[in-house]
Amino acid sequence: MGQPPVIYGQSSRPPRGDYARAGADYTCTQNYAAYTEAEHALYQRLYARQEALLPGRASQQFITMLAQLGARERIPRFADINAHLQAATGWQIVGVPGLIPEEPFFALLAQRKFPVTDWLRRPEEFDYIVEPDLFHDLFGHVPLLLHPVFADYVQRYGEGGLKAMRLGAGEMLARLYWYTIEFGLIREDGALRAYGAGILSSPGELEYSVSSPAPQRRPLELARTMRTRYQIDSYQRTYFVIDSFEQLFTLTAPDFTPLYAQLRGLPAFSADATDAA
Ligand code: HBI
Ligand code: FE
Repeated sequence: MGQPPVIYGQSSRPPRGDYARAGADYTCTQNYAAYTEAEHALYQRLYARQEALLPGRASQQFITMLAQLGARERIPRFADINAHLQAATGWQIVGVPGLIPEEPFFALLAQRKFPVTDWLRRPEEFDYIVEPDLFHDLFGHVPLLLHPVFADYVQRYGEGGLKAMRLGAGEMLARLYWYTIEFGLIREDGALRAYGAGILSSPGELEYSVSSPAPQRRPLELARTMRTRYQIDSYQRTYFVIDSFEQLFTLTAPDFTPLYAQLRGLPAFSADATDAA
């Protein structure tokens, strides 16, 4: 199996990006001139392959918004994406050298700034990469930030994350992120579709997540989701399903403090636990 992703300062492996370029908030400026023609070509191939796999597997809302981004031929300038994004939902993307610690990550989301890794994978990583790279972040995460309700959910998630850190509930909130923003499924017109970035940017997991009989698919339910461990380097064993992005937003309206207190002493579920409770 692959190796766990490198989270800056939290892993034995050296961080993959050049964090010396990052500021105090871990953001860095996209050095657009540094991208080679080979990198633009690799990005275009990644995009074309993934785009062809979307129909019938990805959320139709995602497919519509991806097309609106218009970033399919070459690596886009973050400033160009931001002109569109800012006008649509007030979000912007900011460059980061890779995974950043949770606190600055949550702080950026709370300011409607989505961190996008500014380096692209190597050609030999065309089929699989452990860390999130520019393609994962841009193709997987950015299109749905054009969706007003989803965009509000992500900002509220960031605000909740900062509070969760203070309450020692960071791991529970990380699971919510994992099973919604990274690996969430949604039912659209009665059909199962992917909206999580980790699925949308993966050639194999797109089909697996909505068609394979192997994984469990459970309705998203805060207590269960926050107690379910996740796997970082293989297809998920459990997916959580929502009926709409409005449902996701409403679910996260209440203050989670009492929920954290209720869950704190309870054991976590393994990623493939089939317990009914
Ligand atoms: N950093 N750049 C980046 N992108 C992420 O998606 C990310 C991160 N740091 C932490 C993190 N995600 C997860 O642990 C969240 O649950 C906080
Ligand atoms: Fe991601």
